[in-house]
Amino acid sequence: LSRILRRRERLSHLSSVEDALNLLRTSKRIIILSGAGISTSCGIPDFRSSTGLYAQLQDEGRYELDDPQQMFDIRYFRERPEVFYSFAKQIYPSNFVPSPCHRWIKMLEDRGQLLRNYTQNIDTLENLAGVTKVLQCHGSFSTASCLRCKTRVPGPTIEPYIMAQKVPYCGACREARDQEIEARRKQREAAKKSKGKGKARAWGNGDDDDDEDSDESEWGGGEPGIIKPDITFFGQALDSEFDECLFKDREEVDLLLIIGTSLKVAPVSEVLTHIPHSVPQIFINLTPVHHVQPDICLLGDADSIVTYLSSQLGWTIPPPPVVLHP
Ligand code: CNA
Repeated sequence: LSRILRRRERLSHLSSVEDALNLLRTSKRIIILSGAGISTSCGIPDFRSSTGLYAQLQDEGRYELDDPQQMFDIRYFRERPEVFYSFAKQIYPSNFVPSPCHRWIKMLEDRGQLLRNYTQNIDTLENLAGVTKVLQCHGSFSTASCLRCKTRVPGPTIEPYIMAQKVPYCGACREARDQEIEARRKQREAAKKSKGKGKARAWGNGDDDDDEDSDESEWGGGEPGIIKPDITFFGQALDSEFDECLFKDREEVDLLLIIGTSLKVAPVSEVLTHIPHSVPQIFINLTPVHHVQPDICLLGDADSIVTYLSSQLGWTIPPPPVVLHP
């Protein structure tokens, strides 16, 4: 507590836009912690705003969810993947163009001031804006994996399923199952042959079918594994890269900039507590958050705020990239 109070005392002079401008001017190793609020202007709803996905899921009522968060819950997904796939195309990153915020982050990287962008977003708009020092803490749609055999496939492999609102099943599992069934069938045949003559049976008399069924259940039964986009659902752990990067970056960071997040989802929301107390924090968001006390709070639309800050600093935000859609 005394460390926190000392920090408050040391940084208590910070509060104004002028302070934010000075920090931006002088900081060389900035961590940006971003959330869904930097993509709302691209047309992608966030989770928790009054017009966000949770409110929409609640209003629509057609998904029969007890709680809108269930849509992104791994246990629920395992039970009822068809619910997520009937909805996923609404959040699939297709024709979106990076916002001024994404481009502002790119500009900081180009200026050599960005240590890393920890984004909670899964829309990959940072990549589209050209940001390379980005960690997609909650993964993205750029790859997908089988929940059963863990085979990873490129995201576009499941795009047709997302668009057709169908559940994709794993081709590798299916192949492994078919190979195993075939191998067992061959084994059985070989065993029969070596056991005795006179016991040969005609194909299609039913016995072989029974054997095939038992093979399938030995393999594990049912369908091959469900493929899930590699976005982190509630109940799933974050990639170890998150801890590794944070462990390294906390030694170097000189400014923490938090943009467009309600800071409600752990462990990313806990980044603030892992950063040394001497590092100043600027929070840019449409709505205030009451469970953290950043040094400087700039409330309003993130695009407008970063555009204003840039104009005051004489910086130019790069134009949006040219995106060619087929
Ligand atoms: P959240 O909890 O929905 O919070 C978003 C915050 O952004 C809210 O506090 C809003 O007030 C604020 N906000 C909304 N619009 C603006 C704006 N124009 N300018 C400034 N602030 C704005 O979302 P979080 O990111 O905090 O929660 C983390 C979740 C959201 C992660 O697991 C993400 O995967 C998930 N998510 C991501 C996307 C995306 O990739 N674009 C979209 C929706 C949800």
